Amino acid sequence: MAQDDLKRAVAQAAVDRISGHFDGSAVIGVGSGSTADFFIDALSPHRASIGATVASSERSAARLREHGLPLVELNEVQTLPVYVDGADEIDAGLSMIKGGGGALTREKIVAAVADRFICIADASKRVEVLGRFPLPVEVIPMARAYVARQLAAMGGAVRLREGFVTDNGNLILDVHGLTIRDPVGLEQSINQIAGVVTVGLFARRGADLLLLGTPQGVVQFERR
Ligand code: A5P
Repeated sequence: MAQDDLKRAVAQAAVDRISGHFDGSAVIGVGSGSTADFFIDALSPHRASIGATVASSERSAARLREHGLPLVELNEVQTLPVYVDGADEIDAGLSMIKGGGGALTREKIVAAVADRFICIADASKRVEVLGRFPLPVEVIPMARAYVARQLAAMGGAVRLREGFVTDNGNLILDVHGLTIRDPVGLEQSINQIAGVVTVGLFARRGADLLLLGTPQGVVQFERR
C-alpha cells in the first residue's frame, strides 16, 4: 500500500472519530503537512456542520479556504475540543518530533489550547526511540549561532535549514544524530536556551490518541 493511501486512511479515520463535534458550533484545530492536507480534504464534505477551524500554518489556512471551510484566528476561540495533526516521529508514549514542515511553533500553540490531540500518521512514523528524524528548533535570527553552539553541546549535529523562514519570520536549526531517551527532559532543556522560540519535541503535551495507518488497517493507540 502506498504511503499516501495510508495517510488518506488515517485522515478519514480522524474525521470519523471527531464527527461528534460536527454540531455547527465546535471549532476544530487543523495541523500542517501532507497528512494534515488529507485531513482537510476529508473534512471538506462536512463544511456545513463545522463551526469553524483554526489552522497551525499559513499553508493549511490556504487549503482550508480553498475547500470553503470556515476559518478563524486562535485568539477568537475560547475552547478547542480537538486538534488533528501529523508527526515526523512518534514513540510508544505518544511523544513526537514535529516541525519537518517548519510549522512547529503554531502547532505547539494550537495543541496547547486543544482539549485533545489526535495524531494521524502512517506506519513509518512510529519509532522506539525519537531522534533519527532531525529535531527542528525555531530560533530568533539574532540567536542562531548561540543556540547552535548550545545544541551542539547537547550532542547534536546542528544544521541551519537553508533558505527557510517560518511563518513567524524566524529560522530553523535541525539537530541531527540525537537519541532522545528523555523527551520531556530534553524539551525542557532546549526551551531554556535564550533565543529558542520552540523545539519540535512534543512530549510535555504529546498526543492523546494516535491513529496509525498500516497496510493491515488503521490501528489506535491511546496515551497511557
Ligand atoms: C509540520 O511542521 C510538521 O510538524 C508535520 O506535522 C510533520 O512534518 C508531518 O508531516 P507529514 O504529514 O507531511 O509527514
